[in-house]
Amino acid sequence: MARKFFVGGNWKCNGTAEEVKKIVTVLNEAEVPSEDVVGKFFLKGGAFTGEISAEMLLNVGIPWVILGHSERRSLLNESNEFVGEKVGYALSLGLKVIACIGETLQQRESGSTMAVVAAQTKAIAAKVSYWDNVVLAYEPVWAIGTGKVATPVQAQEVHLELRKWLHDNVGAEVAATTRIIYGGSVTGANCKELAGQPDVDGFLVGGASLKPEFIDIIKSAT
Ligand code: G2H
Repeated sequence: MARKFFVGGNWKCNGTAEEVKKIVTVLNEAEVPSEDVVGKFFLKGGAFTGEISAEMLLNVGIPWVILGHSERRSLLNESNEFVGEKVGYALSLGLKVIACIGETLQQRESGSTMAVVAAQTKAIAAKVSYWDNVVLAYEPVWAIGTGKVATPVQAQEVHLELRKWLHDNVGAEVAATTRIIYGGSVTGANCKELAGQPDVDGFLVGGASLKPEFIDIIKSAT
């Protein structure tokens, strides 16, 4: 079964009412197929000031959640195991998950990229029994919000290795059907070449998802 191209917009903590109105108008006019908003959450609800629970997302009809983003891993010290817990919990409630993994520049330069993303994926995979509701997002930390996008060759290399990891550790069917998307400084200008890589099944887009060029990215499937 062919993997359906997947593009997620990650607005992070950005957007005034005016800006959101503008981009939503652009998206509506382009008539691109869409499936609701993506949220983030802490875990089960409780006394966690400022956080959003998985139950709250479900309650307002948000089907997709981004988990394991490097900003939360670094700013809030979310460990591989904690990210895995959240993935499992979200799936158990029926949420669909974009699970993020990725290495820092230091890890890349020391040659440990695959070891790092494999360990992150292992902690996630340990909590997944049904992969249809999971999209894996490879986001090298050095490319996030820096304008320093991974080259198509760099992205393809890691995506292929991740698919092999899924094949060897989860199964052939899951490896063949799970979408592995790329995130990190994706723009209207660089998306086409990245999308042409055989194991790049879409994008998670930050800064550019707040601009009209997001439409070009959504339409970049080859
Ligand atoms: C990486 C990405 C969105 P940006 O975090 O997930 O952000 O496209 O701004 O690098």
